[in-house]
Amino acid sequence: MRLIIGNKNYSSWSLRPWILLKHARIKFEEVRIPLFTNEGERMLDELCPAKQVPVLYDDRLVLWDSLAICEYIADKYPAKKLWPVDAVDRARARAMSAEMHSSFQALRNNMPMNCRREVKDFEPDLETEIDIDRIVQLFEQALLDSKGPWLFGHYTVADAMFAPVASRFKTYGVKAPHVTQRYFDKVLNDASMKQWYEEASHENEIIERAEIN
Ligand SMILES: N[C@@H](CCC(=O)N[C@@H](CS)C(=O)NCC(=O)O)C(=O)O
Repeated sequence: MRLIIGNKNYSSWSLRPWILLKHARIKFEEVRIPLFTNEGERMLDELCPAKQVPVLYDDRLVLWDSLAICEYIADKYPAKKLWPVDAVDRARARAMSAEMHSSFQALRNNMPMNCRREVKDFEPDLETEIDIDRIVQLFEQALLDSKGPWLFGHYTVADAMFAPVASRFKTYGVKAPHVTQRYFDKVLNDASMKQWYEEASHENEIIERAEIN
């Protein structure tokens, strides 16, 4: 299996399937594309059907979307239980993952993932506040129901889909209520996340549009 990803510092969509594979201890080869460079454009043309990352190659399958990749990994390795076992929890985890995939545009635009940065005195606008509040509401509900430590007890696709959110709250110094903050601390101190951060810290490309003030 080969996963094509973008810059670790910036590419939140790449982090999702990457961290799911790491958590599931599934071996894969990784190819990094430096986005918004000439070399990156050439690699996107060659490797990515939708000219975006992530893309998963597995035998004759070429899969070009982060959530579809996570779904495929969960299907291919049922013993890893990458969705909750309980049907009601599984439905909720799918709804949360789908909401992450399709919503939170203000948060994405105004709080782009940037693992290397700590932005001081960030003041979210109203739309971003609404996204932040909705995310906290989702986390508090899932964590109070499951009792943690992950959103649905054990690690699932939902945790992978929301991993970049923990990074964003940290970068922009957004405060979260206790239960959510404890979850973010777990996400950020997780060995796979630390590896991602470590590798991001060695990258030297700057993507201007992702550098807020
Ligand atoms: N819906 C896609 C979104 C992927 C996406 O937006 N990827 C960004 C990087 S995080 C990208 O490839 N940008 C490069 C470009 O648009 O040229 C997914 O979930 O996989």
